[in-house]
Amino acid sequence: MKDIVFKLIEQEKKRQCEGLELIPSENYVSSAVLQAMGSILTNKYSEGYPSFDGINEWNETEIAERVLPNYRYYGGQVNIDRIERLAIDRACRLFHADHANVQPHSGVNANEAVYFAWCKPGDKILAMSLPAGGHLTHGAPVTRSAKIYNFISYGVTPEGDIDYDELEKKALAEKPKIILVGYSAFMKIPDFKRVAKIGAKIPGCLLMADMAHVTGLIAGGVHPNPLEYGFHVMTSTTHKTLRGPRGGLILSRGKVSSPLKKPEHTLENIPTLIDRAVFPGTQGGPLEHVIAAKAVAFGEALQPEFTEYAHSVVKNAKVLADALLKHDFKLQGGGTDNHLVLIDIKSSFGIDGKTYETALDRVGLTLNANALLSDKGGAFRPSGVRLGTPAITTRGLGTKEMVILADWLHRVALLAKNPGTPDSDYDQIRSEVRELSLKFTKQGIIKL
Ligand code: DSN
Repeated sequence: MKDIVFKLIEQEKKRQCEGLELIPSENYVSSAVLQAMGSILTNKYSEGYPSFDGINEWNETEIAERVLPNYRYYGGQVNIDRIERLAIDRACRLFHADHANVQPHSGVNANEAVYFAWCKPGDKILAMSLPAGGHLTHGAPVTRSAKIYNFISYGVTPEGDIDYDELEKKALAEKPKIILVGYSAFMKIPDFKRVAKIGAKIPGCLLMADMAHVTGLIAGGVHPNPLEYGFHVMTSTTHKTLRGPRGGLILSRGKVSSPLKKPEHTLENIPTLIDRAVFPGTQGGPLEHVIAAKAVAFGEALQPEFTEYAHSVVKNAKVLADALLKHDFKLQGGGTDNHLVLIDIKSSFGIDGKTYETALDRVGLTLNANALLSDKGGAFRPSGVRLGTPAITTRGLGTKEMVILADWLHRVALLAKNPGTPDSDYDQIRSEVRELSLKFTKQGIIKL
């Protein structure tokens, strides 16, 4: 008898097909990515690393055919080494990095490994605060990182940009070991050059960018790459705009050498310090089925179609933001320069983010409630919602559909204002959403 889990997977597939995913950190992967992830590679243990000989030099056929020496603790690695090397090489090409560690299980693991590679307990890390749009791992007191390291935070200006003056003042006064630029709810393009100049004034300061949200935009050339503006390290997840499997990634600039020997603690050696911090520092066996899927996704992102995709993501987000403004939605930062839009739903329509999220769930539009700057509603009743265009752009929706979407978002906001709204009013919008969603199902990506 088939496990009941598969029935639930089918139900979830139906939900994904019949509605639209507006959560800016989600996407739909290709069938090739799914296939690699669901492969027999899950059977293999591969603690350690493949050889890094010929990094950025060998072509893919050479990598796929050579028997590579390795730094592993288990036998039977001939194919695994080649697959992981392909992932590493493709990631380096995609992001112009000297080195890539493709083993982090998640973005949190990637960030923690970098902190562990460069800092001692108690060292200072300067990062964007959570209420300003930073991520939990950037110093939120409830996290393990915040209990180990001493986080100092900078915020954003009323216009929604990084407060660079505050960042500079705090950096020069506190002399942190890491300056971190990264976020989960920020709609501007960071001035990496300006931050790199500040970092260069502090001896031994590592410049780190957590680009989890925008890596796909960087890969597609519509967002600057921090590694090209003096940053030493860039961390990411692989499943957001990058459209790969759920997982983490660390890219770095510097000298690549054997992870077996502990290198001197210098910025030049950061690639090796990171490798040692991932394994054995903070993780055990890598998930080689996920690493294979990362390799496939990086290969897809190297294709010209991915550049088109990244441009469409940003174009759709801008059109959506403009259409929302026309419906009197108030947007944090006034609009967007990337894939992400943050609505102040409380001051737009007098409802909180959770109420609006729940109302939108009823019509098949999925987004998440999100705290705004100085939000009084806390994490469970925040005043905002966050949405974005990566997943719907993968589905094939374009600017015409963004205008329709803004109209639905407006109609649902008006219904949600009135707790006595009959179900039938939501049903009408739900059937419109369903009808349009089913027009945008592509073989392999999402199909009932
Ligand atoms: N949870 C992710 C997001 O939704 O932005 C950040 O890791």
